[in-house]
Amino acid sequence: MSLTVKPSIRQHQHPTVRQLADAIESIWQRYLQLSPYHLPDDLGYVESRLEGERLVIENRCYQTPQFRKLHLELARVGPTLDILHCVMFPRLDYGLPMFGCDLVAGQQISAAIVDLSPVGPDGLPLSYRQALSTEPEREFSQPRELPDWGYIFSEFCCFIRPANKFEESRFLKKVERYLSIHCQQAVQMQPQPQQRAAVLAGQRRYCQQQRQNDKTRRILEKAFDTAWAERYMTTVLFDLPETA
Ligand code: BLA
Repeated sequence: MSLTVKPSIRQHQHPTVRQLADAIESIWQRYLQLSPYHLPDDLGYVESRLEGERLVIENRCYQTPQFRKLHLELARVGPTLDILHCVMFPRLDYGLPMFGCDLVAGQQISAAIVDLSPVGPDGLPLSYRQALSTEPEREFSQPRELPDWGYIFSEFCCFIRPANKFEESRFLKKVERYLSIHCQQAVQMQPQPQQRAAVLAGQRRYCQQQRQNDKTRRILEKAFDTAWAERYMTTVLFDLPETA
């Protein structure tokens, strides 16, 4: 499938948000066989008001033979807060880690996080650990501490506040490496139907923890309401397959 260029809030967002969104889609396109994924009730484009300010959410979703859902979300809160959110949900036949990435940019980027998070009790597969073991150490001067619910992330999780443009572009490169490793591992993998129950349990745990992110929830609750935020978090941001 070729990705058509639709009009998008992307053009108006923080340059690093825009570059990261472009990079993610270009790597998906390079490695994976994309087809469309339809969101419930057309939650593709959502607009509301947050304390008098506009909240705009724009979703891009795809599926592939290995992934039930590739989700890239761009959001703008008011005139100056830009958010990129990305999660890749493997199909249950594939015991692959969860790729997740979040970028929160006001005047400056306050939070940049990327991880390949394990779904099994034994941590990341050896092939991932080997591929990630060449990652440079101490690349960023301002690491951030994970919240309590963040124990789902791997030892390769990168959570920082980029100190300057150099660190922003270094973070972008890091996301590109994590994503390329993930796509290459995924397309080489054979399906393992006997693992489905275990994979589902792992993905459920990941989603349950992510849904506890109060900072995300608060933005959605202020712009809409509690019920809408809950529905959005459980059906769009961190959903599980119906054939559970
Ligand atoms: C933090 N996420 C945040 C913050 C905001 C959002 C405002 C606080 C920024 C800061 O502390 O500097 C908001 N993120 C959003 C919104 C959406 C979003 C509104 O995705 C979507 C509509 N979050 C994820 C994913 C990961 C993630 C996939 O969606 C990780 C793979 C992590 N975001 C994450 C973490 C924090 C965060 C760990 C810090 C939370 C904290 O410090 O308590």
